[in-house]
Amino acid sequence: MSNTPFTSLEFVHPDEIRARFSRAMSDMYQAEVPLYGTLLQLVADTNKQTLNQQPELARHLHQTGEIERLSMERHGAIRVGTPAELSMLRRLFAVMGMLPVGYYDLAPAGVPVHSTAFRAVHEASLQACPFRIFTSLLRLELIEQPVLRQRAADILATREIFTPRAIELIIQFETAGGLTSLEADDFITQSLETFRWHNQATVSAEVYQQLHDQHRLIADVVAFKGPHINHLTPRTLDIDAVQSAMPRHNITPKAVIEGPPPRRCPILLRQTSFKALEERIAFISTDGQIIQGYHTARFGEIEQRGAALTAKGRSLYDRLLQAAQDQLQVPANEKNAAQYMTILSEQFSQFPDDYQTMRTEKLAYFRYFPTEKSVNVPAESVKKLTLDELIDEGFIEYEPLVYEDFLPVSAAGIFQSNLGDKGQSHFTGHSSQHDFQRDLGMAVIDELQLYEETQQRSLAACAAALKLTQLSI
Ligand code: OOG
Ligand code: NI
Repeated sequence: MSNTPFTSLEFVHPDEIRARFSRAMSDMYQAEVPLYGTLLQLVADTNKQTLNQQPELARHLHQTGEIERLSMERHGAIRVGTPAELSMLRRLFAVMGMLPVGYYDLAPAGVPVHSTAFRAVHEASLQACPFRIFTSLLRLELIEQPVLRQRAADILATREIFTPRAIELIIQFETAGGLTSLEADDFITQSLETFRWHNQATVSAEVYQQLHDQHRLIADVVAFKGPHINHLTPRTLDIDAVQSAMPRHNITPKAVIEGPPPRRCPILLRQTSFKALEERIAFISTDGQIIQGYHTARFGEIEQRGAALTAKGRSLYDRLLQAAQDQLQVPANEKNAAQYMTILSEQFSQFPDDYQTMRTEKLAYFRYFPTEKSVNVPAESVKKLTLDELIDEGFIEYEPLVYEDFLPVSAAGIFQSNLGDKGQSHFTGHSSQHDFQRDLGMAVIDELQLYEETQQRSLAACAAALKLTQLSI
């Protein structure tokens, strides 16, 4: 019945389902972790202040429409244990128009997972709701002890992280091609169950301890009923301001902000988090006794997003970041944080800090806009002009494309800050995008390709406005 054209008109757009889901998830997490609510307020206040103090920044954010999505939730993170869980999650997120973008291997940084980000892929959808979920799959093969590895696999094999109704609605979406508004609300209620916190472990305190001793992350994935959302991250316009204001609000931030240093023209992503909370957990012993214990997993994070870099810009970024880390010699921590930031800024003085140079050197992606001056201009008078000339003569303006993805080194730093010293181990397993994609059930989308397409579409829109057949970089 749902295949008739009439009912298909009643389907809710996946962007709308995602927006509703994102709000519901945020409400749930605020109720679960009140400190996250405090962080949200702090970020909102700081954003307001920054916009008042920097009218030029406000103008740019209006130009790109960024201002409208600024206060929406930006991202969350979950960790799953099996290929079956990962591939069902892929189908669940598809209902909300979220596709797997990018592959992140965190094993070299001592975290036994590999990951992708489920997110919207078209700029119009990102504008409607930029909500994304960083999703990690535990790599059980990296657990060295065969007995423990098998035990973890056995525990995971018995759990079901989706409600039967959620699965029904996913299948309904796949077969009918959409969900009605009522079904969408039901889907949101049902799928939230997967990400809810459970203060009862599914294993005994002893098994929890064994898993924990191997790696805290393994306990976090294996010992619970499902992949609880472990943080949500609002977007700030001034991460340094929020970082330094956190302690005044009784929030303890991690020692250093991950990613590039502060710049006039922000690039990629800067992130910081507050330490995970110690939460009471009930363990059930083999004789049915309830034993109280603790687990630390959930935290809050903030992010500041800048320009998406091209492959060339990205390799310059990676090189400078590595150089800063080599120069510091030890991992950045509370004691050397100031020194690290100085080194980082010095290294990044090699990365041009104005959009014009970043554009001409093809370090970043941009979005192009026809200006007022292009309205009704005769095609004849602009036909021979190159893109650069059209920009110079004021027919076209450009703004950097916002980076919508994640950074593996930063992600590892966020993981580590919540894993304590135990997290510093290294895993030698080979990077395995191939295995990840097999488990996921599809290839991950190349994020650079997406930025390229958005840039191209904006050029095509400029060409159309100027009645030119095409415009190229
Ligand atoms: C994910 C950590 C990575 C980010 O923003 O880079 C992350 C996790 O702890 O599960 O969220
Ligand atoms: Ni995060």
